[in-house]
Amino acid sequence: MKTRAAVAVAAGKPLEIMEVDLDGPREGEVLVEVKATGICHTDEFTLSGADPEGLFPAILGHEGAGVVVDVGKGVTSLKKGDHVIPLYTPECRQCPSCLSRKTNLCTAIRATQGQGLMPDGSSRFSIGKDKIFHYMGCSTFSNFTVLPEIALAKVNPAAPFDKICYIGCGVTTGIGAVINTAQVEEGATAVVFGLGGIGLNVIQGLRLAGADMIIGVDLNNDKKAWGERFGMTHFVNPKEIDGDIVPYLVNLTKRGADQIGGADYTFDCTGNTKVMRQALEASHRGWGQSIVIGVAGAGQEISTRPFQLVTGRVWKGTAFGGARGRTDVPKIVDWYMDGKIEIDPMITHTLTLDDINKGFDLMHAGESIRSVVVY
Ligand code: NAD
Ligand code: AHE
Ligand code: ZN
Repeated sequence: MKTRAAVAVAAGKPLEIMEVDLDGPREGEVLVEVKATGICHTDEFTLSGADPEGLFPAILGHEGAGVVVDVGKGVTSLKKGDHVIPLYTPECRQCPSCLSRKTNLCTAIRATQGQGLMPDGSSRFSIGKDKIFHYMGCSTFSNFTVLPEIALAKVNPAAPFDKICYIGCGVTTGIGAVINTAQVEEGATAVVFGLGGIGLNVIQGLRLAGADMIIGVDLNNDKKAWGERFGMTHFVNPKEIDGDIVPYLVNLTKRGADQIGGADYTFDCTGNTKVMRQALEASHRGWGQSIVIGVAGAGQEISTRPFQLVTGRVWKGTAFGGARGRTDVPKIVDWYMDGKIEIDPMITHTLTLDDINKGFDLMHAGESIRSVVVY
């Protein structure tokens, strides 16, 4: 069949809207009509050329929602008409990682996914004889796409596609980082670095977990009102304080008799390795946990004095907020439908596929929280 898609033809070039060929679903695969897709900073990261796994030409996009149109042989858990959210972190429930119960990082198809291919080692997308790569196993910047059955969460059919697509990455990553990865407790203190599409969801997760002090850090003063909207109690712009941000935050979080300071939990939502260090060092001596969410480019490394870890701070990372997609994503959709979490205000821009490059421009200008393309 033919489908319209935004194709990443080369690193650093705008996406090109064109008609591409899409082969039908093979064994264990599902054809999905994508109804809406968010634009995440990670799409920008890969398009920029900074992603060591970046392949071109590819169809990017990993934050979608849509409807099952057809299923391949052997598919049992989904049928035509089901509403689904694609999962860049699948959940096979059979691989050693899934069975370990220690991680959400299913390994069933990770190798081929990283090569831009379906699990059988081929691509369903092409233009004539030329192959186009899949992206993160999702390729939601195409109106129709094919995914493995294990990479689709079946969700409430009453939920609006143009909002729940955000659960396909940003919402789940931010809230999951708080609930699954950090396991923040009531009354905790927290610092969130970077108040974009992920950081605001971390803030929303911290409010849900009952954190007392929620400090947001961003270079953009417009983010103060955004953070407050979702539960932030203090805002810091590193450019507007005297001296280093770490002692500033340690001082701000001083509580109790010992007056040591440092937050119980800190979160990097910037992808900047210097910020990751600041986040670790602004966590509390003895028990502070710093969660790395941001994705950094090829060749970049994090560093700190080992003393920071010797004295009890813990550096942790999280992908997709530690969520097991087929199990957890339908629950998060229900939380949204029940009013337990907010999504609508964070979707600041709705675009057509033809205008998808504007979504990247808005992100670069710091003017959007989430842009969503509606097909
Ligand atoms: P975004 O562009 O919407 O937001 C980034 C925010 O960080 C902006 O508000 C920006 O002003 C702020 N910022 C930039 N540099 C800063 C600095 N030095 N100090 C303080 N604030 C700074 O991006 P997003 O969609 O929220 O994504 C954030 C990061 O999370 C990206 O690196 C993205 O690739 C990554 N991400 C990771 C996962 C995961 O599973 N680990 C999932 C989604 C996104
Ligand atoms: N390809 C990059 C890694 C990018 C990365 O870490 N991706 C996150 C999701 S970001 C979503 O917006 C992730 O899921 N990581 C786990 C995994 O298996 O990729 C690189 O550096 O190579
Ligand atoms: Zn993402």
